[in-house]
Amino acid sequence: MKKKLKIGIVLYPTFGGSGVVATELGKELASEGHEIHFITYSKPVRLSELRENIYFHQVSISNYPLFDYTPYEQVLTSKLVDVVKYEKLDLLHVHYAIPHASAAYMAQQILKSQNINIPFITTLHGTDITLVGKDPSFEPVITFAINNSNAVTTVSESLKQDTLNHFDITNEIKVIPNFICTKHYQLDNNEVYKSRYATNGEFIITHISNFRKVKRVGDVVKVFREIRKQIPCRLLFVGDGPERINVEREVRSSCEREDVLFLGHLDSTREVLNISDLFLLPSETESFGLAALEAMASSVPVITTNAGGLPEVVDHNKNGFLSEVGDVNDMAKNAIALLSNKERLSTFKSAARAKSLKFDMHKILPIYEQLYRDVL
Ligand code: GMT
Repeated sequence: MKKKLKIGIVLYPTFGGSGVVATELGKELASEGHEIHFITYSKPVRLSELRENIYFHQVSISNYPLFDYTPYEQVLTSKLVDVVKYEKLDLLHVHYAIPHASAAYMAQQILKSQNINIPFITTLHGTDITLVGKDPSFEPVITFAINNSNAVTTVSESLKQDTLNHFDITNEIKVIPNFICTKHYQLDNNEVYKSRYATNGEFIITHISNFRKVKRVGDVVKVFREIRKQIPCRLLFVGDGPERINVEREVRSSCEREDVLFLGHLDSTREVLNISDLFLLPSETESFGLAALEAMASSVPVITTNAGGLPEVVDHNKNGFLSEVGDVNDMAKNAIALLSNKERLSTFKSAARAKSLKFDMHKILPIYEQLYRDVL
């Protein structure tokens, strides 16, 4: 039997995709018998209850009057040193480069001076490369941390290419796509729940995101308005973030009140996806599009853009449609064509579910486990 590992997972605890992937990975590794130590500033949202083999170490940030900005990276580094030493971890796996990769490097060096060797793996998720990371105020640190990681992974081929294009990379990059538990998203035809939102049997169209500019949530409203002119449908918004206030304003001035609902943050998106007919994700860039994959696993076709890693998840004209970023007319045209042909919609729904199985966690987990053993 292979030795079970003690793994420190460093992540953002919020609703962002990297935190979700890191938490689900840790939970699954724990159920395989590995000992998982989550290290971050608050309890990860997807870690609803503590389970066997799972530990959570909070990075507590104290406010000292001198600091306008508390140096989180240093507090995290100290926490990593502490947890690695006292929990006798075998390796660290950090999700999202900023500031986790450089903190892990620093911790590694401190521990080395005490004769403790700890390898660390960096998983790049998206905006740590495509938006924030390539900014000159971060770039040298990110390049250094990537090149000095014991292994580097990206969640899509597209993100690997972006990393190679924007940074001077000397390290090897391995692509390990995102994953989900497809069983969790299997349809259970909850008609009662559906009728709560589709009071007259309307189609349900959904958008889930953290409402940042990169998601182009305004395009969701534009596309929905066009569809609504021809097809009875309702729009459900799930999530929250900086753009929500503008989108709400737009909705109030241009849509019927009962047509668009804002549900806010939900711990689980399963129920909403379960009653959805179409998913809209008009993002400017998306390294992978975990939300799209969750929709597809729930048999929901996706109307999205051909940006970043989305074409690796959604197959145009098969389980969804890819349009140019900002081409809301094309997105609306594709959505209307699909919703107005029941047979075609049903074929797309089955194709979406079938494609999602390629990213089932049971296929991806062994790849991570092998990588851990390789770096050790
Ligand atoms: O950048 C974000 O939107 C958040 C980010 C994260 O790290 O939380 O999401 C990125 O990582 C997800 C998980 O790997 C991917 O599914 C998202 O596509 C990616 N977001 C972007 O690239 C914009």
